[in-house]
Amino acid sequence: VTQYFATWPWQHWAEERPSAVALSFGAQCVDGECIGEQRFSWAEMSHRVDEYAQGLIEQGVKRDQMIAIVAPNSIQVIWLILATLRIGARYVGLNPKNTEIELNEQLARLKNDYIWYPARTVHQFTTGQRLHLLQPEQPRIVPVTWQQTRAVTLTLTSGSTGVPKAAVHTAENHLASAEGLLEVMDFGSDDSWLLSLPLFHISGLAILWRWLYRGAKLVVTEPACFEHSLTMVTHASLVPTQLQRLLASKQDEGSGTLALKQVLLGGAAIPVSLTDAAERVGISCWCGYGMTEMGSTVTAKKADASGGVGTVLGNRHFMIKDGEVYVQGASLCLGYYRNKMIFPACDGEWFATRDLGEWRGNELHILGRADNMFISGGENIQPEDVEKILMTHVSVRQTFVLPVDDAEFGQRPIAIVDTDSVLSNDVIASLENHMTDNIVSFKRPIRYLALPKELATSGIKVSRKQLSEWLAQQL
Ligand code: 4YB
Repeated sequence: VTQYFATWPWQHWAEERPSAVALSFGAQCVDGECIGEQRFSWAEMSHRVDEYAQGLIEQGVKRDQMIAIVAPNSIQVIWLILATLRIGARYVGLNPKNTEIELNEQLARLKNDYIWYPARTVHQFTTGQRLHLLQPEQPRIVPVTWQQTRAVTLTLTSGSTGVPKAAVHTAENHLASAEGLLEVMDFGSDDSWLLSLPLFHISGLAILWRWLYRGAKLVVTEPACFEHSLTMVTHASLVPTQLQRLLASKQDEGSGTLALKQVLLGGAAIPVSLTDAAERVGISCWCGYGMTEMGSTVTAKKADASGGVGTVLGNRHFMIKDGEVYVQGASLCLGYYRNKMIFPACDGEWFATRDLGEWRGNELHILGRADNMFISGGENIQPEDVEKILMTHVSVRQTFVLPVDDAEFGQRPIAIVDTDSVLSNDVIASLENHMTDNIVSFKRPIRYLALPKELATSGIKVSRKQLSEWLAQQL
């Protein structure tokens, strides 16, 4: 077992490189100019974390207690997470875009002791005592020592059933994840990673742990400044639709190159056409495949002409059994948290991802999720198969194929599409032609609907469950 740090990672870096910049935040774009950037060195960071940690203790927070945070990314959330770790408590992040009812259901299941949310929040929360970010006047030493095997975070992951599970990770799990990825992707201590994904999702948390692992720079900016901030960093993590949008807006502007060295993609199928287009404007892409339980990325590769997701990273193992992907390793979570207990995430040694995979040409290919498959007129349809073909149509940005009940076939495929322009009859005709040319008839969608805006932007991933509920209302 690797002992990653002898003390809190930020204290380690504060001793090793006290004046190196650890954190940049607050930059805003005003008339195309970037103003208001503030910076903290590792020494300043370490001092601040201790202060906020004492602030939490003074509000009554104890070791092993759970602090829920319902907020978009911000510098405050970073302070709170680090201060939470510092006092031996646990962090769980919730998506602030969820409804008040959903959030209160999630909190009731988590039984969080404390809760923090930004002052402007309109929701009323029913579980956990409200916390504030306080810097006490008389800082004292917080009496907790660094132990990498302690459970530090809970990360909600929805899966297919809808009720989110809370995966519990130790610091060691997160650092093992960071270590394995950074063996292949180079991220030096002078590099900077944009906090480009939410801290309530594993993809955002993984950025935080890579930063702590390397002692590099983390860049936190306002969502409004997102595109500009990409020019200020060397690294970013993006879901494919974010990169797609970024490229589209670059096209509109005509020019402008990014300082970005490397982008790590993941979370959903990554079209080769997308990474090709990004490479053409000088963005170097990495394709990753991972999941919450494994502390994010499991396999990765430098983008190339094939649609695979590369080979397994250090500290992880994988196998394919009966067409499904199984994973394990030092980054695997302790289990799921429920009723103040931790239940194992796997039956045996291996975690069943429910992803269908194939080893082809020395790399893993993800074919879709086992739960998404449906049967139409006796034939199996894997929606991701159909989506992949639809995605090769020039005007499709994103698409989801779902089953609808049908008296004759049992179920038939319908496509929900996000297109560059309005989904006119002409566009639909063009999509139909494209499918006629490229896929067997029983897999062709019998209808095309436009992806509703509110579902496209509610989280980092569009939920198929929410989409099918929406679809049921449309028919
Ligand atoms: C995929 C997939 C793929 C996941 N092809 N299906 O740091 C990172 O690894 C990162 C960087 C950028 C964007 C996202 C990430 C992530 O962490 C993603 C992790 C994630 O999505 N976790 S999840 O629990 O919300 O969903 C996991 C599921 O997502 C997997 O079981 C797959 O079904 C799917 N998925 N990467 C196709 N490359």
